[in-house]
Amino acid sequence: PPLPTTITVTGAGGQIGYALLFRIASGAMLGPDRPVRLRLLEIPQGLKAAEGTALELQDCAFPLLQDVEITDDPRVAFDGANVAMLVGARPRSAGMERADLLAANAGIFGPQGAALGDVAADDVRIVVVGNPANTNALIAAAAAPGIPSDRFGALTRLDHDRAVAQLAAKLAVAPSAIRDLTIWGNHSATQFPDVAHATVDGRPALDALADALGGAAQAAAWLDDEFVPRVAQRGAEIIAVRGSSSAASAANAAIAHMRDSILGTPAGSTSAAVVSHGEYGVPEGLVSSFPVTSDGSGYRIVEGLELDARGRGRLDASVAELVAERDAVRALGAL
Ligand code: NAX
Repeated sequence: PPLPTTITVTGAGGQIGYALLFRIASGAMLGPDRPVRLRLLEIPQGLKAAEGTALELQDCAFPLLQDVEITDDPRVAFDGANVAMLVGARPRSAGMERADLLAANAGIFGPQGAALGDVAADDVRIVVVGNPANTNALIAAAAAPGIPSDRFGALTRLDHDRAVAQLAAKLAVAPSAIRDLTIWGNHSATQFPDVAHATVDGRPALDALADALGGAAQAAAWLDDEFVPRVAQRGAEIIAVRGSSSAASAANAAIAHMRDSILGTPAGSTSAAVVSHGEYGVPEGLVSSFPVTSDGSGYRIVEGLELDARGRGRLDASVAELVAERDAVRALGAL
């Protein structure tokens, strides 16, 4: 039988953790043949909730789940980790300035990155879900110089899947008909969901939209006035309707991010925030969302796509925000 994969989930007692762990244990992430060992990291006040989740995991009697360990020590949690899903983060509280938020999260992701570098398995892959996800990933990667930086990513797959779903609904097609859509930039309201290279049943999405909406101008107006803001503000829409932030959809996206990195992208590209080497003019070292593919060895940025002036402007604006976050973290001495 294949060796078990050790998967560490931080913030395991929270709502995304609750939606994530059962699906991992059921085989939804790594397939029906790969046994898994779960390591749950929490802060002391979250340990009870994580323990409760672990009791329920036991009650599922999942055939693939070998064991579950719960701890508040990152060095125990990441020991031998092949996959690390960094969900726990410090949320913004009322009156908190951005610098305070970045500092609080640097205090989490710096030590977690260092622990990963010290004790994780040689093949570890890391996805940061906790916000501000891109900059938290940057901080963790910087604290783990022994881990190749391309093993670190931040989650923009939820934004990607939201964009696919909105486009599919507008065109009255199945989400699976849509390929090669891209989220560029930061996982924030400045993100750029881009359909310029997307296809619908093999045909350019822009042509399909123009046909459906009565012309190219109508298609462009829908993209600018409805699609982009709806996708970028979807998190706030979920909070307004559900009364709490996205959980199951975020967990689903985190599973898809890791599954596609490890098992490969089945159909065209997807979106993930990864470390830039200067692609598309994004400054080297920033963790930005790009179009990516994987052959199973990790995400690689798809190069050579054209961005028109409008797209370029949107990407530049989101990258400027990433630069500002990085500079603020540097000013705090956390990078
Ligand atoms: P919850 O508040 O329900 O759970 C977070 C858990 O993390 C808590 O149990 C807390 O005790 C724990 N925690 C805090 N600091 C920790 C630390 N240093 N080590 C280990 N655990 C720690 O939040 P939830 O709804 O699960 O969201 C988790 C994070 O995901 C938030 O930062 C949220 O903003 C972010 N999201 C990111 C998304 C993305 O697409 N990248 C979308 C969904 C979500 O908004």
